Amino acid sequence: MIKKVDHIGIAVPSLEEAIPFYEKTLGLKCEHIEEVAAQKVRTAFFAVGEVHIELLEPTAPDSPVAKFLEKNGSGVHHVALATDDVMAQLDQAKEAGCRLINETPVDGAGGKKIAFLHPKSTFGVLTELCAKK
Ligand code: CMX
Repeated sequence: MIKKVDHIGIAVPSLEEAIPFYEKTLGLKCEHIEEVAAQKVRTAFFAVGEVHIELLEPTAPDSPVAKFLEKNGSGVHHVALATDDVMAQLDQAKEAGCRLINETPVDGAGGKKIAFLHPKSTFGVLTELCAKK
């Protein structure tokens, strides 16, 4: 079952350039910075109530975030929904005819298991399902 919006992913060319906006202009605090090698990104997390903002900086030219930035520039990249069971959620989405990017969960930031649904099946919003391990 989906429980809440976990985080909103925002693509930026550089964490160092973007973090001051969230810290100085908005007064939020950067909780941690983490590289997710499997996704070819460096991430920075800010708590906003129960939801987090995740800034995403590409670490390689073939990172999905590098491709997104090339096409769109900075902006909202994905919405992540928290669930107890990513695999069960993927099975439900597949059964309903949704196109999956990940057939099984993979490792994401914060030690979470994550999987993505294709934006062509989700009315244009890249959708992440995530759960604590
Ligand atoms: N949101 C909405 N639409 C998106 C999108 C995004 N983030 N990224 C791509 N698209 C759209 C493209 O604009 C394109 O639309 P059109 O055909 O209308 O032009 C369509 O999806 C397909 O794009 P594509 O160029 O053929 O495919 P890409 O090679 O760019 O791959 C995607 C797109 C979503 C499959 C790929 O980025 C992916 O696998 N993403 C999942 C992994 C990921 O994003 N990791 C980074 C974050 C990790 C983390 O949070 O830890």
